[in-house]
Amino acid sequence: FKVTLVSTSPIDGQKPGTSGLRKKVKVFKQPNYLENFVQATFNALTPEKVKGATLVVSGDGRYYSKDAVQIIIKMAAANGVRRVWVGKNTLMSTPAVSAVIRERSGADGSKATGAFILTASHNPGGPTEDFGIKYNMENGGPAPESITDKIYENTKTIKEYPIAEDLPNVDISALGVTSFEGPEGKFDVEVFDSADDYVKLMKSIFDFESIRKLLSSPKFTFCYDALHGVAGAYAHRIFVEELGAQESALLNCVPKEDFGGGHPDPNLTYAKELVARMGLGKSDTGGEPPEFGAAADGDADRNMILGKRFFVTPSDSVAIIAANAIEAIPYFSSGLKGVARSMPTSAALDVVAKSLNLKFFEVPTGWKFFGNLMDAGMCSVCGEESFGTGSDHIREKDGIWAVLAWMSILAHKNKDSIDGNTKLVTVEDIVRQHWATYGRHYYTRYDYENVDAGKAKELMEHLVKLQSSIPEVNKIVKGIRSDVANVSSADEFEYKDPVDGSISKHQGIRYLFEDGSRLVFRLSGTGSEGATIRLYIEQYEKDASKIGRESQEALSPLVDIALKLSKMEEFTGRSAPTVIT
Ligand code: VG1
Ligand code: CO
Repeated sequence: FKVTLVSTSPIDGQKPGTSGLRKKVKVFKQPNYLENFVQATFNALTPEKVKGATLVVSGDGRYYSKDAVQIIIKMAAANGVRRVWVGKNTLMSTPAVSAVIRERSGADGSKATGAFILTASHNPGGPTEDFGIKYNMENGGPAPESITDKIYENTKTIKEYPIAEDLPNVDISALGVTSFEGPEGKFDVEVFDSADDYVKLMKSIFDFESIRKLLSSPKFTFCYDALHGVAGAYAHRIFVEELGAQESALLNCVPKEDFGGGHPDPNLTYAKELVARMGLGKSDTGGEPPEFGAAADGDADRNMILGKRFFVTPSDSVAIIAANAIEAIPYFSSGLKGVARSMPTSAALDVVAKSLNLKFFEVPTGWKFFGNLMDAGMCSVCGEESFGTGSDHIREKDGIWAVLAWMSILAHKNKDSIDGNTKLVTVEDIVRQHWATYGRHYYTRYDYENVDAGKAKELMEHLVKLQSSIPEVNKIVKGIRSDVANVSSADEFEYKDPVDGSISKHQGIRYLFEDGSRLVFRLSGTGSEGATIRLYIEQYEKDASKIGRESQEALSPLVDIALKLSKMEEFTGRSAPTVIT
């Protein structure tokens, strides 16, 4: 192939958010839009690192991925990349990409040094919906802010990019290696099935035999909903072939470019079918719900964990996994190096860390901050309130890992009873037992999606301004409800990375109450249109007689305060959130 230099000019708005660049497909289809961002990334990585490199290019298979893969292959070739690894039909979950970077060796011993992940994660897909791209580094984790800032700067000055225009499209539906000859030598594209690498990794972490035994028991029933995301490409292999689950346990496990028209976000609002099957929806499907249910998002890094007629909040989930990991999961049997959560995630994990005497870290939202801690050997298990849970086996959150972690805990708690006549220890039993031991963190998140960006900014500025006088805040708070604790402090969360000393500012507005309750306000960094305001509300209850309440009811005084303090309706014109989780 030949290399052509194409002249281009900067395009506005290519700043990567919490997890890469996410925009409507029609924005990505504009001339040079994708090309500019890809070249800005190559330039940020520096030509020396790009030349001769092995890169992974794949994603959740959403609409436009097939075109994007071919463009990136041609640009990689022209930039002197030595080989590109592509998942069959562009499919590779975000955690599998991370695993492939860290674990896979090519036939000649080559290792990948990074990846373009093509996904907009939990955002809908299709011609009128979202596409996205992000770059992951050699450790398998998302590029740190120092790199994403550089990428953004490069998009503002880009003038040209090289591309191998005459390189024929590679058939990404067929496994195997295609080799080309360019001005600088050989260039290979290898198409493979990443499920092999991923399954191997999962088997090295969990005791598949004990999970298989759990799944074979008539007492234990299971349902997994991939919401037509890329998790479907792994679910059959792992749950059915390896672990012996019934075919009928899999819902929406065929990956689709538009996620079947749905919103591939595993929560109580969008995972409707699973929610109904688990006996949690308004329209119960009838019949006895399964004992355990789980769902994934588009790129399979998120998870929702459900018991029969029971929802596990993600903040509780990570705390429960941490509390049981050493006993229930072979990978952790020699102990946990530490645990971490994102700032808005509830303090349930903090209580476990304290009680088990574990190192603990609170980082800004987004997985990139966990990676440094893990690389430094300071963190084993971490999670976010946004249905993300994971460990240092890779550098991304991992939806299927979380399901296997819960299955391991269930298998462990039931190891003596699974064959006999004793009652199954259920998901709900495990959670209630956890609350009884550690106390309960009532938790909810209100999302106001696609509000006017200017108004959202004003609301945030209003909240920051209020923080200058705590007595004034307390006067307002007491005027709304007299039955809540005093606000003891308020700030904007700032994080200093304990490993590299880098500082991240403006990571969310916090109001902290004397009894441990918290209100947090943030603007989303993953949307593609307008602004999304996230409001996180949390209250800690140690009194065992008060841990069984409905969470929306328990939190209603704090919700009231949050809405009035922020003047939510006044700024946004919304009387109710778009989604409550
Ligand atoms: C959201 C979540 C955050 C998560 C991020 C990426 O970000 O709140 O916790 O890490 O999505 O997840 P934001 O900025 O919109 O609040 V995923 O599965 O979209 O890669
Ligand atoms: Co995701």
